[in-house]
Amino acid sequence: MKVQVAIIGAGPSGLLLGAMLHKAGIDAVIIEQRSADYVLGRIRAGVLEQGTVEMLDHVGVRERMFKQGLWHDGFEIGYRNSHHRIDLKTLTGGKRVMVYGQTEVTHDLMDARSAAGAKTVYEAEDVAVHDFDTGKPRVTWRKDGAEHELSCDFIAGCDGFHGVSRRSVPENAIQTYEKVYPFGWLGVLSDTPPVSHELIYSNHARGFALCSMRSMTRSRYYIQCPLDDKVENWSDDAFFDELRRRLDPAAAEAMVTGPSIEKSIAPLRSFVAEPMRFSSLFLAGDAAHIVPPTGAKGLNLAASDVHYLANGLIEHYQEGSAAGLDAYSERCLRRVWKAVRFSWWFTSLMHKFPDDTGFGQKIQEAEIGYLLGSTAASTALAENYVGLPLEV
Ligand code: RFL
Ligand code: PHB
Repeated sequence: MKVQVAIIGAGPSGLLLGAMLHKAGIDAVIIEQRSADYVLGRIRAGVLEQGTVEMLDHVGVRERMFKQGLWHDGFEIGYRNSHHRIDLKTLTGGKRVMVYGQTEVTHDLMDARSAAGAKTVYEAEDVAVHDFDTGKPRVTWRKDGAEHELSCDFIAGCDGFHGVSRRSVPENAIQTYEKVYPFGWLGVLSDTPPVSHELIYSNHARGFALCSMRSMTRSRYYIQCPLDDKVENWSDDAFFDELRRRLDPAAAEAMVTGPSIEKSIAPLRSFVAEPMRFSSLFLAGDAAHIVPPTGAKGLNLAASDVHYLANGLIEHYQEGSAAGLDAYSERCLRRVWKAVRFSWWFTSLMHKFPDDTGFGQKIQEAEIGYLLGSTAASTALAENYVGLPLEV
């Protein structure tokens, strides 16, 4: 079998790239190791930048998103028994973000893909990428006991942090940068109305907490937890008691609790692999970089990588120009490092660091005071949160 582009992974990066290429008439197949239901069962991102919303609109998955997505003009920073609003819209000259879950984005893209008759292979075992340095790359996998091989012009490695694409690159051709944070996030999803109509990011002496949502009847809450903590250690009551302790009294009072429908722990890390292109193999999204979720940047960075990659491939096939593909890695990495910096900064500002001797906490207090008292500092936060512009 021969195809123009083989896409490894049917997460948001792979599906969005598939949709962009399909719209441009470029032939692509997605090869995913899990089942569609498994991919849909992962509860992850909740906040879309306007640029991500525009890309989803562009590929035609607008209907449910515009009906069910919630535009947010601001968010709250909880600090010292009170909360302070960051007015995204005013501070950025009209920009805002949309709360629409990654599950829904994935669902919409999967539905559009099957309606268009575009091919996705699910439950592919032992996926491997070959010969991407030769100009005749191949992908192989096994399914239902049979071996399969796909020849292609390009491979897009959209297979997440643990995927096979990045691991297939020779060690001496890739450089990685990593920071692992000494805590994780314990997340709970519940069918309860959110505590506030905007997100609350809370800095508290007991640790960070985040109140988010999926709709006006479904809440998503997170609390900072030790790295070695286990979901089994947390009953729903224990979770909500701890969450309330980390919020200001008014928010704690307003909290409506209910049984969790999902509970999970995610470790926090920053990670970047450079470059993001190896001859015919391109890495995109979490396969190339990870940010801690504090800045809500992971899915949005995946979308901006896909924007550059899809445009590069379209230029290649439609205009015979290699310029976009040649610029891909550098263009992505400039934006990636800015989001890595922002996510690291916001994580450092909002969490309790277990080894802190007191100095770090004093710096946080000074910085939060500065942030909330200075329009210049709040503007810097707001413009990063809504998303830095895409380079043309
Ligand atoms: P994904 O979603 O990991 O998808 C990769 C896909 O590749 C498949 N795969 C393979 N397929 C074939 N062969 C192999 N060998 C394979 N290995 C893996 C996997 O099964 C999977 O289907 O990567 P992608 O597409 O790059 O998307 C990235 C986003 O999922 C990620 O950045 C976000 O979820 C991060 N994130 C957030 N991002 C935001 O923009 N806003 C947020 O509010 C936000 N909140 C979050 C988050 C991530 C979180 N966790 C769990 C780390 C909140 C949390 C708690
Ligand atoms: C979420 O709703 O899951 C969410 C929102 C904002 C973040 C991280 C996660 O910064």
